[in-house]
Amino acid sequence: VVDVVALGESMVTFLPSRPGRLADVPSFERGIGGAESNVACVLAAAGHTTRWISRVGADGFGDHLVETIGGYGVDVSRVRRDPDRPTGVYFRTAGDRSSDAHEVAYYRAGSAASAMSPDGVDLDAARAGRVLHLSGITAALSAGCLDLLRKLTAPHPARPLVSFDVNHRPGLWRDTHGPEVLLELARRADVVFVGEDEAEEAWGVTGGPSPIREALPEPDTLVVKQGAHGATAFCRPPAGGTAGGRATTPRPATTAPALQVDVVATTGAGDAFAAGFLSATLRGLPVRDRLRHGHLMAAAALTTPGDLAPPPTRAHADRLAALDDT
Ligand code: KDG
Repeated sequence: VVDVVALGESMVTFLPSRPGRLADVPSFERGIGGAESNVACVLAAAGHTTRWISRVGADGFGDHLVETIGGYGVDVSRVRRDPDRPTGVYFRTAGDRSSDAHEVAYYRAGSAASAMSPDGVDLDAARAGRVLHLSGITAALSAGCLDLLRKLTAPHPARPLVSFDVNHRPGLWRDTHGPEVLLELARRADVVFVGEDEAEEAWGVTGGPSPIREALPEPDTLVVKQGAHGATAFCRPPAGGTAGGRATTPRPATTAPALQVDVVATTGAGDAFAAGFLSATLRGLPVRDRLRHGHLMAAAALTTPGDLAPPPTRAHADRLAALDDT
């Protein structure tokens, strides 16, 4: 059994050679992006067995994605090649995604991955891991992609632990249903990652982690990311053998401060955080350590310009996570 299966679109990313408006940047360096494959790559680098499920075009960019992601040790044997649709690409400018200085230009409408649907994807292969990691980005790509997420988050005898990163990308939604769809999918997942800023932007929930938990009580584990401040996890203990018995009492929250680093680019940090949290979850570590491993992996991504950074080795991460906050 694979530890983690991640399903979603990946793209070739073009990183600017210098700061400035997209209109002014003269050249770009090629990288790879894709929230779910980023999670798979970080988990693979951290010693887990992972699989990435997706579609790419039968083109050079598709080759590059499959080779690069496979090069991280991720199983790419279930990635389908589409002879008719291209691999998606995107460009970005330097700067923080949350500020006006940051521009993202996607060229992914009609991409190979946007043609995913419950009929075209091997659902057994998607359910074959201990964890299935999905994100809200896929829901925005097409009606077929949304159907696929609904299918994979629905009850099923072989359903693994479903991890869902909300990843609200307003620029990708072609209608106004994004926030409600993201809430619907998050409610059906077992582990949910959401940023405080996303919860406000998508659902208008303000006031910190507790109001977000009140708005989203269903997932057994809810992780609220609070940027440079840290992250808070709400975890419901296992039901103790009572099938389907979901406690309604709110559980105490666990908060862990983020590491203080000189941020180069925030892109990919959320994915790395999710990978660190899931890695520690798979290893049965306590909640506080899951958050700490999330922060450690995020710190590596925050201090490099691309989506992906070499994460600390598992032994090194364990030593760092065990250090005191002081
Ligand atoms: O989390 C990083 C991703 O946002 C980036 O790799 C591109 O997947 C991407 C997207 O759809 O925005």
